[in-house]
Amino acid sequence: MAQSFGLIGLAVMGENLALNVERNGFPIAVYNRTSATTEKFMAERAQGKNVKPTFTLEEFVQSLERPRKIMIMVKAGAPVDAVMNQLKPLIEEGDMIIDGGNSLYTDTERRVKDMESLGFRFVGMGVSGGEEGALNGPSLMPGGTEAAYKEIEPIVTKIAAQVDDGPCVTYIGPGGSGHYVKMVHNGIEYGDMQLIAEAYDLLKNAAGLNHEQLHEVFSEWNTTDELNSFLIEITANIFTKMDDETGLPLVDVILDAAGQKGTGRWTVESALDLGVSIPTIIAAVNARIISSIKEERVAASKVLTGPSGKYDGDLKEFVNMVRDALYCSKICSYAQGMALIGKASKELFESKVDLGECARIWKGGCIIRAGFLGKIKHAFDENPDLPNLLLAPEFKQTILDRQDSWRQVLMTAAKLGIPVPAFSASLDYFDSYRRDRLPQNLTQAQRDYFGAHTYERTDKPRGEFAHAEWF
Ligand code: NBP
Repeated sequence: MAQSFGLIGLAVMGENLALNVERNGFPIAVYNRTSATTEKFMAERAQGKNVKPTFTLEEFVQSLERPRKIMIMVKAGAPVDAVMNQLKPLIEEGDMIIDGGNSLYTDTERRVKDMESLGFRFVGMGVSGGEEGALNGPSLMPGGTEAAYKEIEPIVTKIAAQVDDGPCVTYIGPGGSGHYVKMVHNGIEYGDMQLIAEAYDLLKNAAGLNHEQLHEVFSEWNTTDELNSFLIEITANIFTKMDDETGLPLVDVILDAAGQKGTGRWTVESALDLGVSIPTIIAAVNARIISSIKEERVAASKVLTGPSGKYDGDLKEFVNMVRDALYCSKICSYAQGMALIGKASKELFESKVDLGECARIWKGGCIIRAGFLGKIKHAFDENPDLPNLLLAPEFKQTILDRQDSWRQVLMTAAKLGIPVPAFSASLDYFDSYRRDRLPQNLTQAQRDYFGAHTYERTDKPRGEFAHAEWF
């Protein structure tokens, strides 16, 4: 009997997704370029399961019921094209390929067009949640040929994480929109992680909390409506892990140099292309970049002095102020990410991307899962044309109520010489967004002065350009 789903690529993600599909009642065929990997999978984790191993792509394709649903879970980039080119002569009209890797959305755009022109169908599906999510329920962001999504809907709605308001999957929109939303999700993830790192730095180095106290504070924050989330939860747990070799908290012996892979940088590049301001996410990418020049920083630390010392006020009050600063900054970060998806939807994806649905499908399965996403969904459900999350009643009042704490925390950080690039970028975003007049009148005057670039006037309609004789 033919298998109902096929999966190519049995590395970490592919193996776990295959087991998830099978567990949910869909007989699956698998293929991996290196046969030994398939044999090992069959001998171990897939033993006794309704998984059909195949060792040539011909055998793989022939084992699937029509229209064929083939998921590719190989390294993003050239390997995806290589596998697709091998499949094209073997598959038939109406068959569909689903790319579940972290592909660049422009590659997905190209692949959708190419496959549709050949009579096939193509879905670019962002998958978030790592190894554990892939096995037990990821957040899935599929975009591309809509008719293909309808065919895979019964499967993806079962394998996705399940939350109070449904499975964490929805049809995102045409072309590369699924991978685009996954890319911005990763950018937001960068922002969340950096904001948490800055809160940790302040609590450890300004407030002087030890690892047990840090565990308590983050555990307590994880019980709050605002901050309850997977990333806060794992942060609390991290402080309890001791290093076997030194007996010290493991986090203290981990080198402070973080890498940044494609998706964070791609988010920044796309935001610059579309002209959307995402300073918190840029700060997060930048923070990883500067962290990576460890040896240079160590050398600089010997010659570039600055303030130091500890916070000398009430510690409990300070911890609460950091919590408020973290929450306000996080709201700004999500406001930026959602504004970016909103603009991309309009300019690239026929206005088809539903921002409330994006927030809903991130509520489970993925790294940024958090209670707070329910509020974002609600805000966009109430007003799908909301220009910015900061204007939503759910968030506006929170920021207005807590901005004093936020500003105090930033002043303390500056006074003690603790870098808080994402906290600062968020506050700058808030202050820039809420100001009716920014100093770019001067910028425009300079541009007109040195390059006759012209300017608009406050007392004339937008789009009417003037030029002054400055000399
Ligand atoms: P990897 O990204 O490490 O890719 C390894 C797989 O790609 C193996 O099955 C390998 O086959 C196959 N492959 C390569 Br490399 N080149 C190939 C080619 N030219 N032809 C055929 N197969 C080829 O696997 P992963 O970590 O499971 O991730 C898969 C995708 O999911 C990636 O795009 C990744 O970015 C994305 N993703 C990963 C995570 C995560 O937590 N790891 C989370 C979310 C998304 P071989 O065995 O023959 O070498």
